[in-house]
Amino acid sequence: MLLFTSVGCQGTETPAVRESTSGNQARTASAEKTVHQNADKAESTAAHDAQQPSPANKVSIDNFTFNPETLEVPAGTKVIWVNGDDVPHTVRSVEDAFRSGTLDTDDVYERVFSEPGTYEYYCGVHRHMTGKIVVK
Ligand SMILES: [Cu+2]
Repeated sequence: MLLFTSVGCQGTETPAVRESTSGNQARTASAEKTVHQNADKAESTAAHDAQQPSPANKVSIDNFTFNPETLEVPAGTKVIWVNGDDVPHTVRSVEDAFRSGTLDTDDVYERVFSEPGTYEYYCGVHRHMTGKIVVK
């Protein structure tokens, strides 16, 4: 009987009460819909705070150790690993969420952590090297 096919944001909805006996358009005044979502207003909060080499997002690899071993960061942080050793290391997620290539001396691996959680990782070359990123 009633088919509200497309109730869009057209704006020209005249709430006309039509009571025809054929009953094919019994649209009694329920057309008060002004749902404008304002979707074209792009949120511009916190888009550009990279480029700041703060030590709070850096893991140094020195003497076969990830330092700090546990790094806690807010979600959205780009974490940077820097290999300070003169032997190659890698950064591999235990759950395979991420994996660096081989990091030679002074090589950098970086990854943005946008999802909260705990990310354990290790060095694929030296399995005893472990670390953890805790994303809040
Ligand atoms: Cu290693």
